[in-house]
Amino acid sequence: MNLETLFNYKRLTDSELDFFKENGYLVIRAILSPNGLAQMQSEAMEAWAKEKESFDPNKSWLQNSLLVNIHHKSPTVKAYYFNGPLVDIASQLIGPNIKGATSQLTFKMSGNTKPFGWHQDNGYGELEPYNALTTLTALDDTDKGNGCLWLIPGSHKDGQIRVEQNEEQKKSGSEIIVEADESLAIPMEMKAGDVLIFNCWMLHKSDGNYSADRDRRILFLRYADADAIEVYNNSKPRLGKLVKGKTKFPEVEAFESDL
Ligand SMILES: O=C(O)CCC(=O)C(=O)O
Repeated sequence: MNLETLFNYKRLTDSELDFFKENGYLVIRAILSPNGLAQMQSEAMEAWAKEKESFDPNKSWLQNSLLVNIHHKSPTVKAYYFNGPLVDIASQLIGPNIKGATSQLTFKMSGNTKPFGWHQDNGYGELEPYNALTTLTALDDTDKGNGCLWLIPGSHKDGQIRVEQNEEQKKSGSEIIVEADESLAIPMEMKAGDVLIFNCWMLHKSDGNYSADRDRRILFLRYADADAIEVYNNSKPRLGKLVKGKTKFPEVEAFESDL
């Protein structure tokens, strides 16, 4: 696989780094080449079609909209996750030692009208240090009409927001919705092949996809410091492939994630 023909490698400029620090997010246009986009769409759709059914309003977000560990099912996603341009970008934003923390498709097909309320990604599965990154690579053009992401620039500066959940809510994996000032929110409209990157404390949400025929498919990849631990899990290290640098945890060093 010739990765240079699939992905556009780049280094963040000083002004992009400053923008990220201040606003907590960044959009990079056309990180996938047309060829990389087509290949990823095709492999991701094949995996999706094997496991998923059409939208059912009585089912959960996980059932309707997520396909986890997509890098186990798509060689192009695996190459992008572990050896693509996001690895060096993550290292510019986090530091020299990086591991993959999560990979999934978040597909909101046309007619999937379930919204996802305001939250921080570090509200689900809190990682420490607090510099983990979410990257959302658009596999379709996305705008307000088909359920694009919304975020509140600068909201990462408020830090970790703790939401009380009772045992039953925790067990059922119910949504962790936080309060947000909607008037500060901006829509993240993207073209297929663009990537949105944000800090783990960024407040974001999305509305349902009410379009007649425009699917909204996104590849969700999270990166963390190679020594990041799971606060909610007795501070055990998050297991994920070491993609750059080193780690103090032998279990992370040894962790392999094969197709
Ligand atoms: O894909 C979406 O619409 C929302 C996804 C999201 O915010 C998340 O998974 O954290």
